[in-house]
Amino acid sequence: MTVTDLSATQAVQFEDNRTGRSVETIKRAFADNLFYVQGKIPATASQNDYYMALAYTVRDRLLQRWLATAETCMQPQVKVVAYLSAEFLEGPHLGNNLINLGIYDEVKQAMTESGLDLDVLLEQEEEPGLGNGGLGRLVACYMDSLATQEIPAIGYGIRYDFGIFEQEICDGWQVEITNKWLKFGNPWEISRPEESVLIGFGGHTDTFTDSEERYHIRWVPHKVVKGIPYDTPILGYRVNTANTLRLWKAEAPESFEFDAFNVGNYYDAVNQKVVSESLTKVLYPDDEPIQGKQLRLEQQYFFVSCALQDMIRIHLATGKRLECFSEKFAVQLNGTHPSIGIAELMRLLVDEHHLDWNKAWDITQKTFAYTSHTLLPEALEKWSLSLFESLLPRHLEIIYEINQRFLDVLRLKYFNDGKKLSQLSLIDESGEKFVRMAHLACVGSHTVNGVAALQSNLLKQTVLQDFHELWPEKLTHVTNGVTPRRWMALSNPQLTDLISQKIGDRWITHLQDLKQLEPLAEDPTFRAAWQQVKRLKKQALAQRILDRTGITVNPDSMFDIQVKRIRECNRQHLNVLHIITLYNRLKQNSDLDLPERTFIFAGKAAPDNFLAKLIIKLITSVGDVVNNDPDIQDRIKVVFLPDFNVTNSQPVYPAADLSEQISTAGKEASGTGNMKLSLNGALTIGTLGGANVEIREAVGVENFFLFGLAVDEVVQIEAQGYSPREYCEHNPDLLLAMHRIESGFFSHGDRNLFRPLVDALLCHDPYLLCADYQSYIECQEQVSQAYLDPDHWVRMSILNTARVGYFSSDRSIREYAENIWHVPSIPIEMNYYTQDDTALFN
Ligand code: 26Y
Repeated sequence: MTVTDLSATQAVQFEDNRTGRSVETIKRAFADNLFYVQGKIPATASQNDYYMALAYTVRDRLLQRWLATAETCMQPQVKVVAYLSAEFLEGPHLGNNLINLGIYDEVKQAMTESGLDLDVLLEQEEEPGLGNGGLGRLVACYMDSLATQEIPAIGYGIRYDFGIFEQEICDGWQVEITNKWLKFGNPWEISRPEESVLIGFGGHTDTFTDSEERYHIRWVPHKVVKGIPYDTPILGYRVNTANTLRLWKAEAPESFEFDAFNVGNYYDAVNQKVVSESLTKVLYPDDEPIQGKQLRLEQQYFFVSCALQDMIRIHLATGKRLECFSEKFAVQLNGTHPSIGIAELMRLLVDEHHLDWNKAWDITQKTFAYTSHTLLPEALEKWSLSLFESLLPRHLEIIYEINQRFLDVLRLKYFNDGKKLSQLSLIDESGEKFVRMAHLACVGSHTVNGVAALQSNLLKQTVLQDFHELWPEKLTHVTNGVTPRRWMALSNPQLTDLISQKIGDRWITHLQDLKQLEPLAEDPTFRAAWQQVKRLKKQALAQRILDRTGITVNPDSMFDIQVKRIRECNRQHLNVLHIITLYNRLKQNSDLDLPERTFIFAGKAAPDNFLAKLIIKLITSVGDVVNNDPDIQDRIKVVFLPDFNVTNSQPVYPAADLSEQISTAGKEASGTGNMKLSLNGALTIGTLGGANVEIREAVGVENFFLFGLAVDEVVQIEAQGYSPREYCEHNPDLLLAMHRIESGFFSHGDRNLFRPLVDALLCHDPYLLCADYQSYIECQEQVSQAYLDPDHWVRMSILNTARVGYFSSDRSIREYAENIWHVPSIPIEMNYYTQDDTALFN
């Protein structure tokens, strides 16, 4: 029987193994899953078996919501957001699902009563690290907020067999280890082979005339790959919405090798299977020159075509015509990676579904919106025409056609301004010819957005200047946000409780409510409690640091934290120059009145970015000297925490006193770590770049340590011709710090080891470390002074948390939904099915 609108008492009666939320039922269900799904009894079960059994127990509790949400998405009048992203950096699901379901405490108790420790089980989960950093993590926060805001959504991406590499530190160097996250199976996903689609590559195009004398173009691919969807539920916080993350895996289509493609023999056919599956084997690390990486373009096309075919299937299944496709789906392009989708939707509509070009173009433009996450011109993706032509010949024709029509319009506006036309063209013809993916995304989308206020303005003045001039209303901005569920409720339950005791718990979904904490900054009891939580989180991190690096750090020292990808533009080496300067000063004068500081770094370097890897070696080498110098007496400690990923980051943010956001102004698009740190009560030392600008305004300039050149000053210095050596020669502290590195002081006398870094700084210094050094050092002196007054510091810490409510991904998602997607929230109605429910089959 189907039970709707259950009252609480009835619900208990119906509580069954799959849905019940009481401790007793959870225990029973857990034991049941251990036996029947995992095939183990306690005598033979490992912690991982227990984790799997628990994960299935929790997944069972998502299914009612998940299927109800999927059913809602299939209704004709319901508009759905489709988020297309080559990366989803989800992080572990178990803890988050417990929080969002609201059964954390029950499950903890059930595990304790079963003789297990929930924390140990949580640690068993291999995180799906299917992203590099900011861009992939942002969309993971957005998936959480979409569900929490009850907005129907599907995330479409790639199910890589190997996610981002795992990092080990050996002899101070980064070593990459492959991440085989699926090795024990993935309890969160359900594969749907019945919804597979076929994807073509290569070949040529043909023309033909149909029975009604209409002319058509047909793509005859050389190779066909099958895409199989794997679905993971993404549950919102305390709501019924559980959206789907649909990731595609490539396989060979069984029947194709012999029939259509005539490969000839069995072993060739098997080989083709291996080749096909390699398509979704591995996530590319960013930072690497992607041009020429055919496999990457194949990956992009593969998942985007899978996604669009899937959307068209869903849309047609609702009984609607393709003409109103854009009323069914709002498609968001996360960066340029999925922008081939614009040409692919045109191909599907025109070639496969025989819509006329103009109609198809109208639909396409009404469907897509594009987010730009960068300011660096080198990050603008482009693909050589020859590669494009060999891999996607039909798409190249379509792009030419789009471009021709676009240039025709431009000619009306700019007449014969050839320069303007060539700057805007989808094809870069300045040397070897390329397709400009960002231009394709701009032309084919109704809205283009940047990810922070400053970056969006800079986009208008730099990389997208011509587009802005052409379509001033198209370019807009949505400041990034992070989810308070993972980045507070889950990773900082102690602060969550403290806050909720004072202002209730509505803030978890209405982060601006944190404003109510402001007056409490003046309450000494509250300040003491706040400090106590921070101390607790620092102690926990200190323990992890000891476990993972063997370094003992003092939880009463200032935790000065820089965690993000290791890259020259993020200037971890500026931070190191400060450490060396402090070290030099303490060596000269041990009476200096400075607070104890622990410098904590974490982050991965792209495997072939030599300088980034050398920065890691520099950090660890400086640490070796400083940490072990008896003169320093532990007053500064330097730690490199290996393998920064979502799991390992969760204990880091809550333990920070100081957040280092020190990229050169204008190089960081937004940053999101800056938001997580502030939210957890860290004070920021930062440049006027990315979202720092907005964070500083929000928390108050007096609660933010600002230093460094502003964007216009950076531009000016670059234009003037910059001489880092001059800065260095006029600054004795900087000179001494450089000399220490150069002289082999941190490298056992080896003067060559860090030479490439020193040379890069003295000769080019593209990120202006030397120009910003003095300002950074002086600002750090203010930080030290401020920390010596704990009462004042904790006030500022509380005010940071109280005032960063704006940076919730819930707010970002509401802005996207209202201003860009025009997709309303829909509360999900639930039909409860119970285990003995036979009505399902009637
Ligand atoms: C095309 C290829 C070279 C490429 C690969 C990866 C280009 C860009 C990327 C990744 C970009 C990225 O992660 N950007 C970050 O996005 C975050 C979310 O918007 C921002 O907070 C962060 O500042 C930005 O660096």
